[in-house]
Amino acid sequence: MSEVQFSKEGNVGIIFVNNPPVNALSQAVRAGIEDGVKQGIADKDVEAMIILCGGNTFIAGADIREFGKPPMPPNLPDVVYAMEDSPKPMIAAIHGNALGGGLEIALSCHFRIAVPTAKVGLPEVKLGLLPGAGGTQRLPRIAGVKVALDMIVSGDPIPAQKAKDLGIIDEIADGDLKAAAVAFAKRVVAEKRPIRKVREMVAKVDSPTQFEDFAKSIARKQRGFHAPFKCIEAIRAAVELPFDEGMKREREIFTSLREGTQSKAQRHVFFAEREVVKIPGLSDKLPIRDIKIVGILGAGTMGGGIAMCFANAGIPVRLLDMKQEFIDRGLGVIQKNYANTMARGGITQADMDQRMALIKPTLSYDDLKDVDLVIEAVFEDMAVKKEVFAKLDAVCKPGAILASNTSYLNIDEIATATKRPQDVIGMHFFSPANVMRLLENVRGAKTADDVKATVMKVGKKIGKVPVMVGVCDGFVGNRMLGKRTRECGFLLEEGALPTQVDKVIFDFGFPMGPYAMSDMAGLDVGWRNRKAKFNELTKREQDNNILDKICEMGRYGQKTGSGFYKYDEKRNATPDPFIEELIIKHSQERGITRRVITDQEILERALYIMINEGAKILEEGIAARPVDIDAVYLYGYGFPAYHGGPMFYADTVGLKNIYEAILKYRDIVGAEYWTPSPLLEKLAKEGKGFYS
Ligand code: 3H9
Repeated sequence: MSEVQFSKEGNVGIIFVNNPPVNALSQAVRAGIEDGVKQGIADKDVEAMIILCGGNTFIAGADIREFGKPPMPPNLPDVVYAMEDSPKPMIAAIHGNALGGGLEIALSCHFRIAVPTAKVGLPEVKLGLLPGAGGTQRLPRIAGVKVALDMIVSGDPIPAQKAKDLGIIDEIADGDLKAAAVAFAKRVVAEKRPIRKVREMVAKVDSPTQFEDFAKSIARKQRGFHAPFKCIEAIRAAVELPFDEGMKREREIFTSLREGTQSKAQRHVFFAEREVVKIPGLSDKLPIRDIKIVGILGAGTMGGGIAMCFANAGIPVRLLDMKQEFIDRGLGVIQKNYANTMARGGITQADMDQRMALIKPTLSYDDLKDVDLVIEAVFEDMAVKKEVFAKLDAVCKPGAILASNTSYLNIDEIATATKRPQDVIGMHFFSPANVMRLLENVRGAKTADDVKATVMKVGKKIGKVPVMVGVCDGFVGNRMLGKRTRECGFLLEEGALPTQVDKVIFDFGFPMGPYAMSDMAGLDVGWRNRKAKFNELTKREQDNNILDKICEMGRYGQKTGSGFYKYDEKRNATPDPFIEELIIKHSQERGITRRVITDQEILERALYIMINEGAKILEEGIAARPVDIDAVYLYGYGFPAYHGGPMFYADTVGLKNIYEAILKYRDIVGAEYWTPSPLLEKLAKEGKGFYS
């Protein structure tokens, strides 16, 4: 069956698009729609046409997989021109999502009707693009400049009723969409309603500085991204240029963004999010375990955040802690978090009440006997974890999944505390757990396949990006980060200062540099880990004791008012000359002659050391694919989406260049720290990348 079919119901032509899963505008769909319009125009019995889609949704946009391939005619702007120029009324019948090119198709129709649950939006900005088939020219004309700026620059869709209030949709359909759309078309014909072309409307600014003001308002949030600012430029063209010229301007910007590295990276991110959920070698059809009730151990910051994730998805939670006061404090924090979300308009009082009611506190392990999944978020200590797992093994029903939220401990060893290692797995949430999207699921050697599949599905259900990784110290994320932390420590000794290192990492696009981040997380956390592993460290690592010196003074970061930086009562950071002197003195004591370190060297050493570790992680099979590592960094560590994740970024730099830099740093820092991973070396020598 072809993707687009033309049929008739009385005097109404129906262009029916059926291109699962999301009716994306592939070449065949574009050509089919164009043919359908021609057919309807040529058919003397047809007096109006509707465009309707099969499956779950209206057209969700251009086929993103076609970007990067040679363009194939007809192009979308030509198709939408053909629709708008039809002498017979065109009506878009929308269900599901009309997104991107889908909404552009709808806006080129003369009328739009939608079911109440439909959503419309122009999400191209999230792919590092702008709407390239008239969206930036038509939306400000039909809905005003402010709405266009908000919708196009955020990329967020709006519900049908709101779209109707804004004039984007003409009618909300009651009952069957096809019947309602055909009836609407017949009414348009019967009433001889004039054809209404959006292109003929006028877009006006609300104030002379509207575009500049808007650009300023998003500067912080959209730092580093090109597309949002290009969207503003294109919308401005809708106000300042005649329609056809505005279309040309939009097309030019669209093409240059599409070919740029940022959009390639952001398209990679789009597919990465969907790809990582699929575990290589495991069938999609593998039956999974039913998760109806979840137990959570530990009502602290982590456990409370995890409880919120499940309650938000409507899944009942039993929240267990040792003492009533811990429970009371934990529930208080959860309540406060929900109240904050409510104050910002994110949820209603009813939502909050419902979610709080789903979280049942308990002091007794007995209350966990009927849970389907239990996640422990107790103290990071192997002995404590084993004790907890032995108790869970005794109380939980057969088939319950026993998960640990550990961020570095060995899942296989934890599993030995139970008689059911096949049911044991890691579910590593990131703090704050109710906000951060990454869920690093850690498979043990004996974890059953259906347990792996279940935690991936559950992760998706609670809105996370679940990534499956294997057991090693720190798993994927913290293992790679550990290398960056060590390298930055060396850089401080050799001549850099925390402010310079932080600025380089911030300017690359991370939300903050390593020292600002450590101060925020609490320096005592890293210090404790360092002390625990001190005997495993190299001599240079042991001697690099700047962190020890800072912590010994009781400077634990933001919470104590000072760490690598000084903080005022609002937690604003300022560089601390005392710490800078401490670092300089440290270099002297260690006999290291400080030198000027360039920003480029900092960037390379901070990132390439992680990329090299990422390659080792792939070799060892800890991560199955480079995309898994990218997702960990994008969703757990704030890696800028416009660089696509560390492994994608490595390909944009070129593995040959990275390999050569690694050899250079091997000479400066030592082979102990800088030896290229055999995989990276092999790919570099073959002229390949991680993805090519
Ligand atoms: C555009 O329109 C440019 C124009 O302005 C100008 C052109 C000149 N293409 O998300 P799901 C796949 S740019 C190709 O899991 P859901 C997706 O990879 C486009 N494939 O489903 C997945 O594949 P798989 C602007 C696409 O129900 C499968 O479909 N539009 C596309 O959770 C199911 O997806 C957008 O950015 C696509 N456009 O959510 C909308 N979309 O099964 C992007 C999806 O192999 N799409 N796939 O993993 C979405 O936001 C969501 O997919 C949607 C459905 C909300 C529609």
